[in-house]
Order: sequence, then C-alpha cells, then structure tokens
Amino acid sequence: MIYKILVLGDYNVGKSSFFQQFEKNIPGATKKPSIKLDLIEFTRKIGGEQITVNLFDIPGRELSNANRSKHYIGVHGAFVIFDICSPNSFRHAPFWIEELINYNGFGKVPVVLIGNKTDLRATSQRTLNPIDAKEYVFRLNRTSQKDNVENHFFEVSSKSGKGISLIIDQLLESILKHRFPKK
Ligand SMILES: Nc1nc2c(ncn2[C@@H]2O[C@H](COP(=O)(O)OP(=O)(O)OP(=O)(O)O)[C@@H](O)[C@H]2O)c(=O)[nH]1
Ligand SMILES: [Mg+2]
Repeated sequence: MIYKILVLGDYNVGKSSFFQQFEKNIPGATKKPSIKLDLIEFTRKIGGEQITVNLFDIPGRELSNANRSKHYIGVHGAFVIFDICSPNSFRHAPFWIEELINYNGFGKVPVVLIGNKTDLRATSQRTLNPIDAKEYVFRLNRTSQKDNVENHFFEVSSKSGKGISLIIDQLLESILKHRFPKK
C-alpha cells in the first residue's frame, strides 16, 4: 500500500521549501522524475508497519488552474501550509481542505496544518498567533471526529528540516487510524 500525501496552500507560503526538506531529512527519501508534480518517495515504520509514502508538491502555476482537481484523486492526507506572516494564507486553509475533501474520492482525510516561516517571527511586524491555528484545528477535529479523522497543527521553519520526521509520522499515524480501504 502506498499512501499519497499532498502539500497544499497559497502562493509563496513555502510549500516547495517544506517539501524539499523531506529529501534532506527523511532517510531513504528519493526525488522521483515527474513532469507535472514534484514527487518524493520514502518509507516510514509506524507501529511496526512499513509504510511507503508518495509526497507531492503542486507547483505554484497550478494553483490557478481549473484542472487542479485531478491532483487530489486518491489522496490519503495532506499538509496544508500557511505563512505565519500572511494572515490571508491562514484564512485560506479551509479552502484547501475543502477542495481536497471534494475531489479525493475518500471524503474527509487527515490534514496537518503547518504554520511556516517561524524564523521570521522575531523580525516581522505582524505574525499569526499560533493559538488561532490551534483553535481552528480544534474545531475541525470536533466536526470530523464522527468520520474518525484527526487533524494536527505544527509550526516550522522550512529553512531547516527540524522536526519534520515527527510531523510526517504524526500524519501517517492519523492516516493509519483512519483505515482506508486496501487497494
Ligand atoms: N524565512 C523563511 N523563508 C521561507 C521559509 N520557507 C520558504 N521561504 C521562502 O518563501 C519563498 C517561497 O517559498 P516556496 O517554497 O517556493 O513557496 P511555495 O509555496 O512553494 O510557492 P509557489 O509554489 O510559488 O506557490 C521563497 O523565497 C523561500 O525561500 C521559511 O521557513 N522561512
Ligand atoms: Mg512551490
């Protein structure tokens, strides 16, 4: 079983930077040739189970593309990235989550919301309080509990890959708990 995970979010929030940290920080993660989407493949051991992950990064130019829906098909989970210096990119997180739910063919799936660019917190005038994102995920979890879907929130700086293995393992644990039908 290969689990398909997408990296989503607004323009310029750091999706590709976050994505690229997997190649550097997850043992055995390899960049695969791809014409449409960037793809990194790796395996993780979760609760004794060996899991293969295909992680996809949607290029910025596809964000305005009406054909974007095709990328969502069969997606088991997603990282939804926002930039902590861009309140709009946080406000758009529900849009990305809804689009994923509408097109993946599974309905609700686990999401990890990522507040990126934490290294800018000290120097930026206006940054998002992580409480807001925590509250949003708390509310999201309340409405998705009955579907056995759990979501999480983490802050990162994609300038480094610090904490990235913990974050992917958290998403995989949520995906495993959700128990998708075997292909
Ligand atoms: N300071 C800081 N800059 C970051 C971080 N992550 C990304 N950036 C910068 O933000 C800009 C956009 O990063 P990308 O990773 O290309 O963002 P993206 O979401 O993939 O962009 P599109 O694909 O064009 O939508 C680049 O200049 C990155 O260097 C971070 O954690 N901290
Ligand atoms: Mg990108």
